[in-house]
Amino acid sequence: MPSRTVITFGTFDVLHVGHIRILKRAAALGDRLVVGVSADALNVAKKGRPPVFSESERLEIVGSLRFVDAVFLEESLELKRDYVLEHRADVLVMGDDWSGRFDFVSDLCEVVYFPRTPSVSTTEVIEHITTLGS
Ligand code: C2G
Repeated sequence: MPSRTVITFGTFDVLHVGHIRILKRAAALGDRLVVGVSADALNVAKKGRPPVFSESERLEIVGSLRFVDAVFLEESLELKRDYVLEHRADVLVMGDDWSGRFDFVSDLCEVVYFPRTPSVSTTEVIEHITTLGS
């Protein structure tokens, strides 16, 4: 049987259990999990602030997980089709906060949205830590 490659994307800043769960679920859909980690510049453009951890740190952290086979830098939200082709992905996985947003690659690969893990986000972790310091 040919191996099945799964691709997913994200910032994965201040890694938390919501990130771990979606990466594990994504990995379980195939034989190989490739993760596009969003560039610092993309975050500044998208969210108006840089991530807490730099892109090289986030690449190293996500790439160290045992269920992640390869990581690369996601430099643009518009390049999904190129990334899917480049990494020969059979399945693209995202959390359902992105529901429907990646359907435009469904002629190239299967597109799956998993429910987000409730009650945890990088923003909430940062806010929590901030209140501890005040
Ligand atoms: N996620 C989740 N549950 C949470 C938080 C995040 O399942 N409680 C999922 C998101 O749905 C996403 C992945 O974890 O699939 C990464 O989330 P973020 O780091 O917030 O990534 P984001 O900034 O949404 O970047 O091209 C897409 C972007 O790079 C996605």
